[in-house]
Amino acid sequence: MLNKTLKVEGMTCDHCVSAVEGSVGSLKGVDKVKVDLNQNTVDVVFHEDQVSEDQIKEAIDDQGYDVVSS
Ligand code: 9UX
Repeated sequence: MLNKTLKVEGMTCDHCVSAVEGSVGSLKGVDKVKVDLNQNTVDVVFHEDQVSEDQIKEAIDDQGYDVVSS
């Protein structure tokens, strides 16, 4: 089990929150996902043997947002 906080740009409204939390949350292996609009972060708890950090970043990217680093 891993807890990562990703910096993500472009999330500005509640629909953005729903899009990111919905897509990441639907990935197999993701236990918890929480967007913080003020910090521009996405906090994710996941099982690294079931889903990779890259897959999570890709899901965010697919929704149209930019994962900044790490
Ligand atoms: Mo509303 Mo969030 O257009 O991109 S969904 S700002």
